[in-house]
This record gives sequence, C-alpha cells and structure tokens, in this order.
Amino acid sequence: RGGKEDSRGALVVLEGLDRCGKTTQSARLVTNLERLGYSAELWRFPDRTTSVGKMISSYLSNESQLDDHTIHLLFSANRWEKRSLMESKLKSGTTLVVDRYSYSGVAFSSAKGLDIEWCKAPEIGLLAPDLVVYLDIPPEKAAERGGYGGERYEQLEFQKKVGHNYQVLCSPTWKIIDACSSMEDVEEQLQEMFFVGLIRNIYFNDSTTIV
Ligand code: 2DT
Repeated sequence: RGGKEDSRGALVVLEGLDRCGKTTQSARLVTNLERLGYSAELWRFPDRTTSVGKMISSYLSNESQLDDHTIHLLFSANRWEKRSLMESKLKSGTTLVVDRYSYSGVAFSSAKGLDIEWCKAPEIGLLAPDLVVYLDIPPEKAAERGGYGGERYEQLEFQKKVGHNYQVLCSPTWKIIDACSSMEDVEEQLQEMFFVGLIRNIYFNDSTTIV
C-alpha cells in the first residue's frame, strides 16, 4: 500500500453546503492518508491565491460586484488555471483531496437562476474526480452550527436552493455521508470510502463530462 511510483494519485472531491464540515474533514483525510504512507495534498476551490482567485475573493466578500455569468466563468477559470498542475501532481503519485470543485460551481450559480446546462458547459474537459463525497446536512442544521461569515451566499434561503441543486447533480457514483454525525464518525467513514469506494481509472478521460 501507499506511495507506489507507478500508480497515480487519486482525485477526491468533497462537496456540501457551507458549515457541513468539508474543510475540517478534507484536512483530516489528508493527515490520515499521509500517516498511512500516501503522498497527499489538500486543495480547495476557489483557490484565492491566484489573480483570478483574488477577483473571486473580493466578490465573495462583497467588495466588488460582478454579473452572475461573469463570476461563474471566473470560478471555472480558477479551476482551469490549476488543471495542468493538478494533472502532473496526480500523475506523479500524489493524491489530491479537494474542498469544493465543479459541483459547487454549478450548484451555487444555478441557485441564482442561471441555466444549469449553461453552468455545466465550462467544466467540460476538467479532470473528473475518482471519488466525490457529499457531506449531507439539512440547511437548517448547518445554519444552527453558526459561524456563517458575512460572505455572499452564506444565507439560509440561498443554501436551501444550493442543497436542492446538489440533489439534482448527485449521480449514483457519489458517496454520501451524514454530516450530522460526530466529527470522528465522519472522519472514519471518509477514510473507509477512500479505500473501498475509490474507482481509479488508469487514464484520465479529458473529454469526460464531469457534472
Ligand atoms: P469557501 O467558503 O469554501 O471558500 O467557498 N463557490 C465555490 C461557487 O459559487 N462556485 C465555485 O465554483 C466554487 C468552487 C461556494 C466560497 C464560496 O464560493 C462558492 C462558497
């Protein structure tokens, strides 16, 4: 197990509503995989460190306004600018645990009323995950956890729409964890899914429709 040079890393994506525990659990999974001898990295989208990411960050914190289509395409561009690094990391054997990906892109933008097929289009050609884990929490429960910051989208009514869109996007290959369970339970289930539920194709299919 672990660290074999001849096998590529896995692309694992965590999705879910705000306050479902994605960030904590992504970090824990990476720590656990490293402990088991895997090469693993924690990634997140939006990646706010790039110039596109800075525009996104300023939009999210309400410091700037952008047309809904424009910001949608920036989120997508933020994934595209990371695609080649992502591919080379995976090919060199590093597993990437990614906190949000294309599914957030579609679920959030279509919650504003944008056409869902239009929202999916710019994601075509990005790397398809080997495993998508959805941390499932009712929006009301997530809101009770508090800590909704002041960022755009962090409002109950909007999160309800996003939750509905995730259900629309959810494919049978997604693994679902009840995010109301204890942190330890979620952590354990996630690790198990990494080993049991992972379907790792040898080659990436560049033209995969990922959403
Ligand atoms: P964080 O709180 O996780 O930093 O997310 N979002 C995210 C989109 O609208 N489109 C996307 O493509 C992605 C990746 C979800 C910041 C917010 O940005 C939203 C919450």
